[in-house]
Amino acid sequence: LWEKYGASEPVDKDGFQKSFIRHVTTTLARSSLNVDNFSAYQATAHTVRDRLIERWNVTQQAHTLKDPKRVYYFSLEFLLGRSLDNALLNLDLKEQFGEGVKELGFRMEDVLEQEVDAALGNGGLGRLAACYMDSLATLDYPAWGYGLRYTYGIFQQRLKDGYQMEFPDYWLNFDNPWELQRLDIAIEIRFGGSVSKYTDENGHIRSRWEGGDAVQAVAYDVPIPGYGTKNCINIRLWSSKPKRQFDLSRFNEGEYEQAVQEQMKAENITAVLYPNDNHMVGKELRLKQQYFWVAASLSDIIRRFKKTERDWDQFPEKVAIQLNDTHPTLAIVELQRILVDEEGLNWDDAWDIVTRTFAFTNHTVLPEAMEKWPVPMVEYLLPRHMQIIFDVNLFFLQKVEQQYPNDRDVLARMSIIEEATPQFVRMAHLAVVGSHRVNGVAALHSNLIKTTIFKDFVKYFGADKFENKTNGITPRRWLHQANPKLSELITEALGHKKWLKDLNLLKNLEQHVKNKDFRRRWIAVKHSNKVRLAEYIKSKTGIDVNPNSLFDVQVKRIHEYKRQFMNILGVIHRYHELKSLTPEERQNVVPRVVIFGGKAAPGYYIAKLVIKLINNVSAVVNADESIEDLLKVVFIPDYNVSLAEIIIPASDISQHISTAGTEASGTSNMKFVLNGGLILGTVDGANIEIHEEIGDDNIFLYRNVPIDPALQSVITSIETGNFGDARIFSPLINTLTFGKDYYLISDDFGSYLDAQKLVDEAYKDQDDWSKKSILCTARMGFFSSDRAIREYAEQIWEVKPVPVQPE
Ligand code: DL6
Repeated sequence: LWEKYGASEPVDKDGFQKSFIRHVTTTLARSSLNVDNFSAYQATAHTVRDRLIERWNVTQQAHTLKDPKRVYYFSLEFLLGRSLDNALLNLDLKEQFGEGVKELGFRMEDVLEQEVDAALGNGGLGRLAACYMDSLATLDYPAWGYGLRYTYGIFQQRLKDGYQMEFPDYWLNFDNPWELQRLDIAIEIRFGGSVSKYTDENGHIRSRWEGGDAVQAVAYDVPIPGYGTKNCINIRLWSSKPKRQFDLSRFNEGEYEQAVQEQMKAENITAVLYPNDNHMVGKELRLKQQYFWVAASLSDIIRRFKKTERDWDQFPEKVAIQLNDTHPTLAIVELQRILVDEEGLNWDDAWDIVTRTFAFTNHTVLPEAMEKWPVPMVEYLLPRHMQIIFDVNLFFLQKVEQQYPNDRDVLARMSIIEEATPQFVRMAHLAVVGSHRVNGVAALHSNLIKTTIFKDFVKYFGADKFENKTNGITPRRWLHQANPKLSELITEALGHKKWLKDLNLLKNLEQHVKNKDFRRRWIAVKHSNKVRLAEYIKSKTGIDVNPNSLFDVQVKRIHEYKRQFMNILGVIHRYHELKSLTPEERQNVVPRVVIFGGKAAPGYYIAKLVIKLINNVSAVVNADESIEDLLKVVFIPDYNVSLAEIIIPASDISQHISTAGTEASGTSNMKFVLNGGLILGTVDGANIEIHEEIGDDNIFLYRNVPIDPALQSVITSIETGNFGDARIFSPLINTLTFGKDYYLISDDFGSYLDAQKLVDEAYKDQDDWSKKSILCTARMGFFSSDRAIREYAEQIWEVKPVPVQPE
């Protein structure tokens, strides 16, 4: 019967239309007279979802039957963006379904536009997790992601008088076809309570965690389809719900509201994503989120493992868990607790299993981003876990002491507990001690962590435990989907689509550099992407920009270390220079559109002032008719994944100008270059490896030189009130003076301007620029997330592909 009636979902136009109409009438309960673009999106999405579910089932079944070692990627953030276009492309259904939609009276572009982004992340770390899921699925790895289903994603940004305003992102308002609610999977999670001791039947003293409040974790599954494979993996997101039963005694006493209220608080746990990027916020609710998430995920993994009836010592042979930054570090403690307290293993055997299971990725060296939790807070929420952390630390420091007798300083430096008032738990130390591997995310960053924050640990554990896994991006979303015209041109030139699964094949584009017609077509694609962005800018900001100008882009979270401030100071400098030119000199100027985008954390005052300054400069410059089209400044509000897909393909140059040593990797730098955009950057993060791959001629890197007098005149200009009320910007200007210029803007400004001059000169020779652009794309093979994921799989997780069904 399964075979006879089993789902066989449509793959052609007719099948699509049949399914579309069925979903309109049954799922949406609408008639043919009442289908707008949004309903058309829903019906299309549900049709694709049916196919995904089918693949999802087949994949999970195959994994259950084959029982391979699986990898679980624990990430508090998954910045997925939109799913429909991605699924259509990965399943190779876009053409057939596109025609089907058209015949039904809709345009696929309009249908795709209806989808709201799934924005469950802040920036690089969350988007990296999404790229890695795409690669894990594409490469047939038996993998799952685990995260939280926030009711509110990253806030929506709007501008008022040039200031950032935040609005809630209630992304689940209109149904989410990309998730499957698993009401059958509900796990009870406990907070608070107390620990008691007892003697077990073997005379061993053991601990028991009792009492406290419990909430439920309910699972929502998000299918992630691979490209060119039937494999469809899963991201399981947990949502917090009240326990099914509430305080009956209170209810019976007539205290209905109180009885319900406590339970309602449960829903707060997964209500909102913390909007901080590279910055720790020590809120109790955040700690609750972290424990809720890792406890539910581990319980789920253990349930799956137990079904196979294997011994515990085989757990690390079947389970690899990757900790995406320190956010999931409590999983180390939770697994130790389960093994010792609930499964009755002895401490050392349990700890051996724990350390062979976990591996840890560090994503930052910024001190303000390092997670540390006050001991009293952990003790209150998770009393048994705090005891375990103290014990882990004690046993660890005892061993350290054996290696370095009488060295108090080294013990203090390496301790998991920071001795302050109150004491703090250093999550990065716990993650290093509890994992078998630690990696950074670009070569420079991985070296930096070995010589700075983890220096003592490298000496103690040996260098082999610490490695580098340079980040990568998925070419499916970041070229094929975001830049369909370039993807088509590349496929035509190479004569195949295999490059989408083996990005190194782009190398063969190099031979087309000498073909004039190919260069012309390459530039034409870039131009049409710029026209598309110009239209978007006009519609959202009202600003007219000329697509024949050089498009200079900096889009990323607004942060002092990323130095958008330096960029806008450079813009002011350019403006002053333009104003001083004679009409003849102006003839020689390359017109520029400087484009900014990015959110500032709501409590990050200086970052929000940077946004205000950009908008004030934009208002002055764009209104100054005397400089015509030679300079335009645009801040595009509400930067997100979908917007990145429009902006990145349209850039000529993009800026990645963090203070050296502060940006762990950066991933948008890779996206821009893959789309034939050149980059202007500092010697930092993955810029260094991009430079190694694409060569000196195709990148504008600059290094520090002493302070520049041009900076002073720019500052004076702001202070004189040329860009609005000068008083509001004085806290920002102060960051450059009084010894507070932590991010070295004054040191780097001169060489930054020199690099900008080189950009202008290079852009004048359009034909040569097109060669650089093609070479950029051709040499980006290394930065595919497929390469990164293979490295993790082979060198850290030791998992192998499990093809569901050969194509
Ligand atoms: O590894 C992904 C991404 C890097 O590309 C960025 O350079 C880095 O800033 C970012 N790190 C974080 C750390 N935040 N926390 N917690 O987001 O990771």
